Amino acid sequence: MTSAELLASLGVAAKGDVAVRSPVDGATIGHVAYDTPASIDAKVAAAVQAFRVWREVPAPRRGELVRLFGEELRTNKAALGRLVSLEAGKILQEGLGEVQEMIDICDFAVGLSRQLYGLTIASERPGHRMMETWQPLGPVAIISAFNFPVAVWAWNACLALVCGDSCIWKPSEKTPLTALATQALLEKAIARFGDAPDGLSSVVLGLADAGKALAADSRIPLVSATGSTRMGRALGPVVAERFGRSLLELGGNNAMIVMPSADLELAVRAILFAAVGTAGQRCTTLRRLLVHKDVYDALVPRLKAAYGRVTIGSPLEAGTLVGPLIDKAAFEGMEKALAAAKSDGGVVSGGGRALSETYPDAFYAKPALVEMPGQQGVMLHETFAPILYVVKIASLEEGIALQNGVPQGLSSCIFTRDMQEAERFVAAGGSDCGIANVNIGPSGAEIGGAFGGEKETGGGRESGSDSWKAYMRRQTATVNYSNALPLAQGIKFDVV
Ligand code: UN1
Repeated sequence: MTSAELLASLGVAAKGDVAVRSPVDGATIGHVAYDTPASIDAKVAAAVQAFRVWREVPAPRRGELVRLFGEELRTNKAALGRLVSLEAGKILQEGLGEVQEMIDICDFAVGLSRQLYGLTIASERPGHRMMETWQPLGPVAIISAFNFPVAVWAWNACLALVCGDSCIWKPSEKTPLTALATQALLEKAIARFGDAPDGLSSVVLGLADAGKALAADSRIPLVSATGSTRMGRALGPVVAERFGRSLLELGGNNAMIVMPSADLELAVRAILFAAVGTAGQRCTTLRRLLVHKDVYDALVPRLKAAYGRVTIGSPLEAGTLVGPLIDKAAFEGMEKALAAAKSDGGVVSGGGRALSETYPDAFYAKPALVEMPGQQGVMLHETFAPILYVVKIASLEEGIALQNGVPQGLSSCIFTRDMQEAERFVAAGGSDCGIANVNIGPSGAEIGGAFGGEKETGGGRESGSDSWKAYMRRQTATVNYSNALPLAQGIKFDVV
């Protein structure tokens, strides 16, 4: 199937003057048109109108729209998964997994549409009832990154839709086609649903200025943005300036601690998936391996051997484990980080460009493992590429201190069979991250938990648990059903 046929099968008319290139081979796979300030303004205005209608629709019926969307995703999983693979460069298995993640969040959101529970609160006044209710919030802007071009939008949009909000989606300029395909599937569901308002969900295409326009727009009470810490630093203050709310999911610098009792076989498999999977381009990618000195020599050579067997190639071919980096800049960033690691005393194995003769216009990289004399320099930063820094540790305390000793706080894990070590890792004095796993790598989270992290990761939580509350307005309501007017705190205030 050609890319044009694939896009057509997903209902995308790829028209416009901006070429979209696949990281697989650099070929043009479609065209899009960017929005203008005027068209962005019109989409926001339509989202405001749609919100006024949608907020009145009973939540379980709003859930019905998301249920229908989930059906469209199930029917089109193979095609959309392939487009994700083609446009973002992740291997087909992961492209399909990403669509599955969307289906899962649809199911979660449908159930949630009957469970947007509030509270009944005991009032201190006689004849009064107090309650806490969750009301729809307004149009939500969703700014998504290239590496999870559709799933992270779905985490936000499926919850926002059942919460009674309208959505405006600004995808990464690197992955506009998957966004258009997803929007087309949602529109199919909307048509089947029957009476959803126009403008309930729209896509805004463009560069950073389009995202900034949404961030600055006071008609949008919530801006949910996924991307680099740099992007969050630029957007966050713009939203805060107008007292909007932002939900930020930014850079990660995720670590694994390997203790002497660990099952090293499991650890090697987990490290491999987490460090080289998605070519190191997940925000949850494993970037720092903190290995206890007693198992260092047993683990690291095994890991190097496994790295040597990793298959690099077209993500569309079965058997490939590592696809391309998203673009030339990503490859250059990797080279720069490896050079910096060397000058910090790191010993690099792997790295460098692969398959440049087969794919001169694409950027495949050999995953790199860097043995560092200590945690320092370039290791403290997130480089969105398959680089794993390895540091020897002498104790769990040292491991936890290093694990927490970076500016980011997204995901973390420990491999151990010692119960006390495992418990200490997930206790108050353990990992300071939003995600802490035991005998599981840091990436590949399920949708049922709240997803996000602390410190420079931005503090937002998306997806499962009670993340839905971010998409609603909390209202405290007190109803007086008596014939008196008692004031709170027993205050007397009467004219005589
Ligand atoms: C991201 O990279 O922005 O936990 C999200 C994971 C995926 C989501 C990653 N479920 O790796």
